[in-house]
Amino acid sequence: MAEHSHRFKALLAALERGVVSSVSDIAWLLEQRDPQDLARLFAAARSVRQRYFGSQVFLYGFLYFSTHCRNHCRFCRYRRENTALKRYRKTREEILSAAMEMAASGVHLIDLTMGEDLEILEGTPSQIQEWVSMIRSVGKETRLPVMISPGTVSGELLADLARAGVSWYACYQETHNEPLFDALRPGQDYHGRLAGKYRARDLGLLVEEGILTGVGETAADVADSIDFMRRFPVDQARVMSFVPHPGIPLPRAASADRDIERVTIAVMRLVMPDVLIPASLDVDGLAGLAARLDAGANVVTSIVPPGAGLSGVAHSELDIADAGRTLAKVVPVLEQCSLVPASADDYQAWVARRQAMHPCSGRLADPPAREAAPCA
Ligand code: SAM
Ligand code: MD0
Ligand code: SF4
Repeated sequence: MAEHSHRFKALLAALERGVVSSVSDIAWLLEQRDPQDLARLFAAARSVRQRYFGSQVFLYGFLYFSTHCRNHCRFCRYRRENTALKRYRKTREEILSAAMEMAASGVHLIDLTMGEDLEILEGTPSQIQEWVSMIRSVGKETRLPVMISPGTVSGELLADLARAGVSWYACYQETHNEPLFDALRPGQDYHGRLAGKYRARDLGLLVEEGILTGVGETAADVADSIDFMRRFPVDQARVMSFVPHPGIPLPRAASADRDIERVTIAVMRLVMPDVLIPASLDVDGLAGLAARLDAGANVVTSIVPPGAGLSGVAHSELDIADAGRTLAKVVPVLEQCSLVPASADDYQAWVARRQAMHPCSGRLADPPAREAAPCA
């Protein structure tokens, strides 16, 4: 017992000093559940967050503009087989109007997300250019950084998006255990999905990576994912608990308890102190926000305006219609956690600093020749 406690405290102290831990130490930390240890872990994560970000939190508007998808992901209700779902594809005008509404409400970024919609991805060159131009307009008109979450797309399309001024590419591997990936995302290419992230970074985009918990992963798998994220290094690191839905094949796992997500947030904060870590409203809604912030998250994602006919992904309706995913509801929760919303300028300065940090970014005029080339 004393030995256990000694190891726990020593590991936390080393992480707080910035000492790099081994993957097996990370896995061990992820397995701890003693309430006193968890309280210490979350306090350490908050203190590291304070050192790197002060009390400021960034706020992301979420705009899921097409829910059509060619894929069969076993955890996602937007999988192609789910015919029980009413799908939508928003027009340029609808997208711009929802983006402007969110910008006016005070979000710091617009996350443009879609299923892998073949009408968009396999459109004619001029249709694709129209779509890229819509994305450019969202950035220009809102004057906010734009994140694009389109799934796995071609290197050419990523380059077009980078030229259109997009700042971020979000694409979640879910796990870095390849057989588990194959089970979760059947028919998709593990290495192709990874390659897009290297390509995006080489184009000067910031990259968000993400993992899912409650999908059959082990603590060692999560530790491997965290190790991948720190070595990449990603700019934003996400973990979300799997949210089951009727009509999707993946059953609710015994391990979908939220401690795993919170402990993963805290360990990610300690291992990658300077990256952005989301507290998503898309898993447990507003009621789950404080617990994620208390674990060391510093971005609130999945802010969705009511009345625009927009959905979430994991928990597609929770808190949207009753305006629970708006700044009016989120900011008081920040205050309860002794946090404040950052200014738009502070967020843009962070993005610019982070882009400047990547040694191989800004190669827009000269994209790398090899599709999967990591930064040389
Ligand atoms: N279609 C694109 C893709 O898959 O990359 C963009 C959509 S992205 C926002 C979808 C992400 O939401 C997935 O990568 C997964 O991490 C998460 N997700 C989907 N269904 C979920 C569920 N039922 N529970 C928790 N997270 C889920
Ligand atoms: C969120 N539901 O922000 C969204 C989504 C996609 N980039 C993000 C998972 O939590
Ligand atoms: Fe499609 Fe993305 Fe859902 Fe997979 S996670 S089914 S790619 S929307």
